[in-house]
Amino acid sequence: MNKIMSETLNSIDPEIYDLTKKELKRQRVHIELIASENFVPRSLLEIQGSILTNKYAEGYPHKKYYGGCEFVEVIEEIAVKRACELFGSDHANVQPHAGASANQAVFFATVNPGDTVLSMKLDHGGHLSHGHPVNFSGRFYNIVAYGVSRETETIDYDEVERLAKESKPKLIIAGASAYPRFIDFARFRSIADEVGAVLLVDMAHIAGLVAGGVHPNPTPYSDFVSSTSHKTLRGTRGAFVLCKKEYAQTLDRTVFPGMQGGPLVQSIAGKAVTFLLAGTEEFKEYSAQVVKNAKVLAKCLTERGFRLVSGGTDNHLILLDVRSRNVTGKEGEILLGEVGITTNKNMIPFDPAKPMVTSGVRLGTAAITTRGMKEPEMEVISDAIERVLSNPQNENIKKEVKAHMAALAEGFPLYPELVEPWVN
Ligand code: DSN
Repeated sequence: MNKIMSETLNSIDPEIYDLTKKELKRQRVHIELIASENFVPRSLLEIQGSILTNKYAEGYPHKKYYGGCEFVEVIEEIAVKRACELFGSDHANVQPHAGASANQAVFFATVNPGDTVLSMKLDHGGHLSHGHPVNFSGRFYNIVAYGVSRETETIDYDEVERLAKESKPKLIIAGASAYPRFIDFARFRSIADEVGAVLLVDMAHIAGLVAGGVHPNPTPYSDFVSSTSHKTLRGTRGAFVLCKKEYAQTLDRTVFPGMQGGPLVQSIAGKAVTFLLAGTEEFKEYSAQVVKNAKVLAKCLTERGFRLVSGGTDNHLILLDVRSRNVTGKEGEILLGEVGITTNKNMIPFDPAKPMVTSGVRLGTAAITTRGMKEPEMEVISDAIERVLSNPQNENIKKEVKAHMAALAEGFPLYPELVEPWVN
């Protein structure tokens, strides 16, 4: 074999190697509060970096378009079976590469261009792929959007029902990327039934909480459930779709050959292991702690004078209105980033600021819970957030908080056994 096949990344491409090493260091010393991020277990780093990346496996188990699929098709069957068992679904497709393509698959399986779809507004907590005008979903379909009530900042189900009766959507989407409260899946089911619509629940954010039994499971109420595998579910990066039996064939045909070619076999294997891990007692404890941590962080921030969208949280996510500190969401993200707390700016409902500015910062507790942090650390983190956002110009405070956050992170080592940014 020639040299290229056996040389290390470090000697082949020092530039990319160096940046990946820096990213490992960043992950180790920062307090990760991005609500959609997490840290995968070592076993998932192993599978993701495995030789499975070499294999083409277009098609489905026992109907593959390539030879040599005798092992990878069993991996896919196991992933499908585990997904169905974990969430109580009739069928699963584990091939979608990402959450947006999982949603796209459900659109293609259920509606035609021009059909009406009822979904949640992005700036009230929805997702780009649920119908935003710049996304395929908003460009090709007639989107009718619901939001949250101005008073409670929670979904106004009567409004959803009114809009559904008025617009007669073929597809209704529930699920969000910045909504801190439980969603009433039973109510969505009854609204969908009333108007004869198909119901898709996008559970990407909450999938780990659902698997861990600390969040209502949308599967019994939905025709389709889409999800990513890497948020609270703590798996390798990717996505999957669950559906009722009657949609199984259509969904599979839509994903392949409708939208995708070769699936990422290493990612499918990663999902199989992810589903296995998510069924363990240890995962149940983790998911319960994610919610406990979010509730404590919410309480501590409220006590420090912050306004939280909807007044609190039922899940892993908090939407912080930062206007009380006279900073924008954009400034908040930058200020917190400067002290080693990673977050993202986010629109709050009825936000007067532009999407690239915003009045909110979105926080999530999945990643810090994976590192082992508990209630006392939430108090410490809320203090840090308060000090930095209340003193945006004070460089001494920033320096102090940065050192404090790095020390906190060090107390909860991330991948301590890894020398390189992968398993070796
Ligand atoms: N998955 C989204 C998030 O919540 O961060 C981005 O698409």
